[in-house]
Amino acid sequence: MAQPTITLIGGGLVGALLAQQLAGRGFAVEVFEKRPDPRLAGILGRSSASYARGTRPSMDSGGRSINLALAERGLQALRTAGLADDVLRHAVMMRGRMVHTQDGASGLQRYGVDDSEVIWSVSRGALNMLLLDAAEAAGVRFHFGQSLVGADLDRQRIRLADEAGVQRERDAGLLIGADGAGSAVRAAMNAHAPLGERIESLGHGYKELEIPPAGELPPAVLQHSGGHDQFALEPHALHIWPRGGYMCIALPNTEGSFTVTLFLPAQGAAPSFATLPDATAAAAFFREQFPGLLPLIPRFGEDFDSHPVGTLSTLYLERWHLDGRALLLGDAAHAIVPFHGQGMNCGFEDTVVLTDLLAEAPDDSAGVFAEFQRVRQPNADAIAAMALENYVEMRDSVADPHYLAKRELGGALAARIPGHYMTRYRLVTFTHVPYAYALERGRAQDHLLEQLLRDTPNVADIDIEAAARLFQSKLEPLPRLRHG
Ligand code: FAD
Ligand code: E1W
Repeated sequence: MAQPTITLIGGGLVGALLAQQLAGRGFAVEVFEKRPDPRLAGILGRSSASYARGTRPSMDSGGRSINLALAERGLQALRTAGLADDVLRHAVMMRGRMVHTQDGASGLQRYGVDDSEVIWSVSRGALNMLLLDAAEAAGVRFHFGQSLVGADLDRQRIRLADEAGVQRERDAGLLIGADGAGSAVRAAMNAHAPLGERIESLGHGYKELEIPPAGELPPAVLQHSGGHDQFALEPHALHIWPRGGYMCIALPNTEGSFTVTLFLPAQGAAPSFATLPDATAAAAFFREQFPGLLPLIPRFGEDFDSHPVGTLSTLYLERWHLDGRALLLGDAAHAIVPFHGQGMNCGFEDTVVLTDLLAEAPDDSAGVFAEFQRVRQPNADAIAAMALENYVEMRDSVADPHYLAKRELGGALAARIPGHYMTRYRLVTFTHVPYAYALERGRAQDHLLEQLLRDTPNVADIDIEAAARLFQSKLEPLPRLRHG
C-alpha cells in the first residue's frame, strides 16, 4: 500500500529532525512553518551566505544568541539521523557546572566521571538551519511563512494563513503537530474533542542577556573572571549563579560569547520581575546579587529592556492523538520547564520512536499513534517531574551541607559499585534508559543514601564497603548502559 502523505506543522528543532527521518524512510513529507526561512531571512537582511560562513551563526531573529544544552539522548537521535558529527562541529563542550557563589568564589563540579560524560552547548538557530538543510536534502518540502490557523479534522483538512493573513485550505493526510508549547494543532484537536489539557505555570519567568566575546570587554573586568582566549568565563562549563529563590545561568557560544539567562519569580515580593520594571532597577538588583556577573554584560540595559520575559510552564495532556488522523510530539505534547536541559533532548528521542513505529506499520497510523503515546507519555511525565525538582536543587541546595554529603557519598559509591549506583542526573543526561526508569531508580537510591546518612551524618564515618553491600542487596544491577 502507498505510504500516506504526512503534513507536519512546525519546522522547529523537533519538526525538522522528524521530517528528515521520515523522508529517509520514504514518506512524502510537507512541513508548514509559521516563521520565514531562517536560512534566507537573517538578521538585518543578512544573506544566507554569511550563515554558511559562520559569522555569528547563533543569532535569533531579534539578533540574540540563544543556545541549548545537547545531551546523550539528543545526540543519539542525531546519530540515528546521521547528523551528530555535523552538529558537534558547531558545539562547545561543557564538562560540568561552574557554581558562582555570592562571595565571588567559583568551582567546577564535573557532570560525569570523565570527558566521555559531557554535554554540548549548541546554537538554537544554527542547529535549526542545519536540520532544515538535512531535511530538504532528504526530500522534505518546506512551506515557510505558513501558519496553521484551524483544521476540520472530520474532513482531514487544514487552514493556513500566509504572512499577509491570506488564508487557504488544503488536505492534511496524516497531521502531525510539532508546533511547540503554544501548538495550534493541539488547539484544533482540543476543539474537536478535548485532550484533557492541563497547563501548570511555574510562576517564574526568564530573561536572556549576553556576555560578549572577551575582545569586546575592558581588560579590567576580565582579570579574575576565569576565562581564556576569546571567552570571558571558563568556556567548557555551564555557569550557575544560584541565589536561593532565583538564579542566573550562562552557556558558551562558539564565537566566544555566552548567553546568560536570569530565572526569577514573575510576581510577588522583591525580587521578582514585577519589582524590576526597568533596566535601572534590574541593574541595581544585579549589582547587589550578581556583582561579578554584571560587568561582563556591557549591554545590560539594552538587553533587559528589549528582551521579553519568557514564561515557563509544564503541559500535561491525557491524549496526544486523534485516532489515526492527528498526533502531537515535542513541546506541543509535553512542554516542560528547562531546568534539566532536556526538552529538546526528549523531543529528539520522540522523533526516533515515532519514525521507527511509522516505518514498521505505515498503514496503521491509529495503532502507531496509540503505541507512541503508550511508550512516550510515562517518560515525558517523568522528565517533567525531574525538571521541576532540578530547579529547586539548582537554586537552593548546591551549597546545602546535607546535599553535599549526599553527593560525596554518591561519588564514593559510583566509584566502588558502578554497576549498582549512578546518580539520577547521569542516568538522565548520559544514558538512554527510559526517563521513567531514571526517576524510579533515583528514588530508590536516594532512599538508601538518606538511610545511611541518617545513621551516620558524617560521610567520613561511613563504612563504604558496608554501604556498597547495602546497595547491592537492595537494588537490581543497573541495565547495560550504552555510553556515547
Ligand atoms: P519549538 O522549538 O517551539 O518549535 C516549534 C516550531 O513551530 C517553531 O518553529 C514555530 O515557529 C512553529 N510554529 C508554532 N506555531 C505554528 C503554527 N501555528 N503554524 C506553523 N508553525 C508553527 N531543551 C534542551 O534539551 N536543552 C536545553 O538546554 C534547553 N534550554 C531551554 C531554555 C529555555 C529558557 C527554554 C524556554 C527551553 C529550553 N529547552 C531546552 C527546551 C527546548 O527549547 C524545547 O524543548 C524545544 O525547542 C522543543 O522543540 P519543538 O520543535 O517541539 O518546539
Ligand atoms: C543541564 C536551561 C538549563 C539547561 C541545562 C541545565 C540547567 C540547570 C538549565 C541541568 C543542570 C544542561 N542543566 N546543570 N547543572 N546541574 N543541573 O545539565 O542543560 Cl537552567
